[in-house]
Amino acid sequence: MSQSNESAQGPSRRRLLKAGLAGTLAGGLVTGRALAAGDPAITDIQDWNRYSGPGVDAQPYGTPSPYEKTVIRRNVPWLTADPVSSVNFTPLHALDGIITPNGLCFERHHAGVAEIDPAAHRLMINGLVETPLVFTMADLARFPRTNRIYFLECAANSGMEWRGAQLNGCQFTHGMVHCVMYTGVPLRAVLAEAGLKPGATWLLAEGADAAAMTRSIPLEKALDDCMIAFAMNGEALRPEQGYPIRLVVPGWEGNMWVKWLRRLELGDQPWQQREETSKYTDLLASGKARRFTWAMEVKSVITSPSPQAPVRHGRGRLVISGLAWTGNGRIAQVDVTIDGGRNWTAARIDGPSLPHALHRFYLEHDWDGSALFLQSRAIDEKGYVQPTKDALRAARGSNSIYHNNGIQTWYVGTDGVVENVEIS
Ligand SMILES: Nc1nc2c(c(=O)[nH]1)N[C@H]1C(S)=C(S)[C@@H](COP(=O)(O)O)O[C@H]1N2
Ligand SMILES: [Mo]
Repeated sequence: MSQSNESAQGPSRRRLLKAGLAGTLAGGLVTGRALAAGDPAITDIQDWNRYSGPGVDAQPYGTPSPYEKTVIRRNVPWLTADPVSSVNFTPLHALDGIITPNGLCFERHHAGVAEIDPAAHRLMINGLVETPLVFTMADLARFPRTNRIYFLECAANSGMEWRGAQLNGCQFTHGMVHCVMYTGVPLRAVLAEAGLKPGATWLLAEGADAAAMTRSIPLEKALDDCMIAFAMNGEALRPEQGYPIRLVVPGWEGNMWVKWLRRLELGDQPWQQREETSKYTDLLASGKARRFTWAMEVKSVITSPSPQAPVRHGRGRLVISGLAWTGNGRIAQVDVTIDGGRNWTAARIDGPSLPHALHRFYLEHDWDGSALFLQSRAIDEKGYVQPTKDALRAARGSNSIYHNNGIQTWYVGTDGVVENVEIS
């Protein structure tokens, strides 16, 4: 890895780190400081040490510490006409690991959140089936259950960034993604109960929201790994995420994951006029459109440092961290550059590496305090390499909105302030 300004300050420790300790934490030497006289955090008795705190009846459903009150979903009011048919964004810059807490999962609705009484909700299966069926939520819970961790990414994630750097924070550039553990039943088991008629090749999934949003899904995918989920991260789905049931379509664009699922119709072709498919195509420079681009392609972003998570501690050990994901299986490798792509270093993927799930990566870097052009580049197990934004625009022109999986650049100034930029 190249480092400019190497000789300015403290070169001996950096050499030591490079020689033997690079990539591993060197304990207190790196980030601790010598015991200082007069530090009130040590010498003073704090209130929380003096008085008993709230009892076990204070919060029947727990919430985060008040000191974490800025870790919230945010929307961009000018992006859409009203918040009912809109989107908010996961605060990726403030999270770690691979699981998104339920209350922080981004929301995308076409007609707001349906507030459904599960006792009055049904799932109907009709069309090219032997026996049309209706299930209550209790019926569904009697199928064999399965638990799977998957990311969901809206095809419009990073859509505002096609033409150039726009929004100052990974929450806004990349926050239309979340990753939770779903509990539910395999879609194939529920379809088998109804019995598929010969000729059934497509499935229409319909939601019970005021938009009655529908999507066509090829039967092959439906029978492969789709789920009807009723829980996320161990508790019932949140209303925002489709309570009481939603479709899970692993690795494929979020629009297909129909929430508040109420009907599955089997047919022999996609239902193009009635559904959203046409909105999620990619318009090419030639005027032609890419369609049926369902799997979300290999992508990554550095979540810290990033514009909303600047470097506050000055030079020295800097933990660079981010997320990588692919709709084509697992992530095999993530490379990080600090010099805008001249030199790349393999980051450390830590935590579970699961197909169609977020992967967490870290690179422990010894920052010399000079300006950085930070980027991450993911490679998936099929060998797909995350493209540069220039390469994407060369292939698809600049009229596209959806499916932007280009490499993101953050500029880290000498003051630690981080900005969304593009370099070529
Ligand atoms: N019924 C219904 N399902 C829906 C939508 C909707 O508006 N209505 N939005 C879709 C879109 S475009 C996306 S990206 C995902 C978002 O899922 P989330 O709100 O759980 O993040 O849900 C999909 N499923
Ligand atoms: Mo979406």
